[in-house]
Amino acid sequence: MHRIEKSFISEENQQYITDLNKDFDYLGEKLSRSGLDIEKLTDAAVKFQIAVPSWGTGTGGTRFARFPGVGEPRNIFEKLEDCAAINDLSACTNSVSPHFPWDKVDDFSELKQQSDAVGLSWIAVNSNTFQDQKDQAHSYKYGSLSHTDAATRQQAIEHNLDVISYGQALGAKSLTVWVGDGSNHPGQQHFQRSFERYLESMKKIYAELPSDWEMHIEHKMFEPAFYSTVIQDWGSNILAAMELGPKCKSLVDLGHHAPNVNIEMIVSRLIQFKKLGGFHFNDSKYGDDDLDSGSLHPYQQFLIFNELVDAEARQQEGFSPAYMLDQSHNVTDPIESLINSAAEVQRSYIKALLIDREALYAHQTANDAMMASSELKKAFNLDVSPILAMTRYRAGGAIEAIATYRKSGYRQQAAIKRPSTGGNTSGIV
Ligand code: PSV
Ligand code: MN
Ligand code: MN
Repeated sequence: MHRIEKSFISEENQQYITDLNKDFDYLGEKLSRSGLDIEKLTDAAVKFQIAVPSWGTGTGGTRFARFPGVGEPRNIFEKLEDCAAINDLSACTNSVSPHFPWDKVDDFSELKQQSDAVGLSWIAVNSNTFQDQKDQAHSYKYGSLSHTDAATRQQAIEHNLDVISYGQALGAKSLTVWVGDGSNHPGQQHFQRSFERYLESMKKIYAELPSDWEMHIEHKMFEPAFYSTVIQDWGSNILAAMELGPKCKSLVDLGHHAPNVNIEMIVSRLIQFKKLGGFHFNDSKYGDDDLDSGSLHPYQQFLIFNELVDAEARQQEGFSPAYMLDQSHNVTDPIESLINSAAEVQRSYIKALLIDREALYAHQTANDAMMASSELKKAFNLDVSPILAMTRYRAGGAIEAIATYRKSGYRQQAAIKRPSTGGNTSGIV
């Protein structure tokens, strides 16, 4: 397999370690003045892991064009190589989430062997009923699990069941269902009837879920449907999850809400009702932009982690969300963006751990808005970069992950090994 040698990473680390030790010690001293132990924070960061979407390793595109990069992965084995490179450098992305049938697999045991060999596991398998595949009997043009035609719904149900079996072969433990079902014209669809059909189909999938699995429903405000979408918002999402049962939870993709929506509060509500299944982390300015995590709204991401760390600290029952990136990179090298994004999500987590929860709760009880907000800002404004870099170093990753990646020549070698097969629009070459 095409890999970045561990020895290369550790040699590169040598030039940075002296300065990092100084920065880390300085930060440790500063944190200790607030009663925080930098070693405990670093241990927490070492444990923090976020999954990479297999489809994120290819250059994305828009409906106008796709501009492929060089050395793009052409199949799931090459995507796995790139995921290994991301994890080798970032040391916080030890699992991959596959998407079917984008990820074509003839031999699952071979794929599992390869992933074991590079220290990656499989998490959350994704089904795809938002696109027609070659030789498919029934079209999803007018929907899938909620389609008016029973045979089309059945085809979508069977695909989800197939995806569960692929996941079992890989050792995954959850199925994420996102459907694009919806309408473009007022009157086109009967809202209640289409939701009823969706629920009926989902119940059939839920009934076949292995006992130790969860099913995660992902809502999205619009696109591909531009007037109404069956699972449009977290309200429809949690209603469906409640209707289906305890193994069904809601998944929050940060880019799937109306502008200015208070996502952290949605997260709190889902936690409260034991329905937070997981996340797709990305950032956005307009819609489902799928930009790098923290590139536009790092404070929002931090506020989401404030809720997550709060639930963790209170040992909230039923709280074990799955963390994952879901992004599409058009102008950057996807490997660099995914490394960068994973670190930015990890950064939000560590910053949220700095919050003095007792003090915050006291300010909330006293209705002291200024001090409560300052308590959050104090944590957010502290630069925890030395903790992130030390975490990578101690876990065998790269102190300067992107610089080390560039110096390794990984992409240039990939370009030789993986000649281009030409562009398409799905991000999958
Ligand atoms: C839909 O926009 C979505 O966020 C879902 O998670 C899909 O599985 C993924 O993007 C496809 O790129
Ligand atoms: Mn998503
Ligand atoms: Mn999306």
